Amino acid sequence: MQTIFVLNGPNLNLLGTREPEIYGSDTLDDIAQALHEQAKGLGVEIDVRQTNHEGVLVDWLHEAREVGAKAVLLNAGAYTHTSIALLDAIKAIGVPVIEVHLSDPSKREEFRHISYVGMGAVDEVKGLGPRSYSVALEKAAAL
Ligand code: CA2
Repeated sequence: MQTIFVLNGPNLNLLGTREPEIYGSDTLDDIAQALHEQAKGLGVEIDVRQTNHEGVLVDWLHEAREVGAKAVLLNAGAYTHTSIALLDAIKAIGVPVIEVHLSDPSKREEFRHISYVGMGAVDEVKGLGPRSYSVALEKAAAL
């Protein structure tokens, strides 16, 4: 069975604890559980991870290539807007990356309008709350 990595960046471990008006009240575990159910129906395996460290995200993107992952869903959190290292990794791995966001960064502060991740991603899903992940998983399974 093909594996889809679901990689989450800084502060997303705090989901469900603060700012529910922006990010909703589901925890990352809630989202992961729903995605595991959805993945079964789609006939794919998912590997859901979270880290607060940029280099770990780079390592996990490399790992996606090494294990022949079908695709990566990437919510890089604030690194989306700052990290050329993530852009370089996305371009290097040859695995399609779909950018995911709970909120719609383009409707928020100006510093969130640039997305380095988006410059390398094949697609993006944003602004749908936790449903952004499920829509992105459906797209990834169909790649
Ligand atoms: O909307 C998204 O998914 C973001 O990637 C979330 C990031 C933000 O920096 C991006 O611009 C958009 C922030 C994640 C912070 O998550 C928290 C969750 C609960 C409480 C505090 C932060």
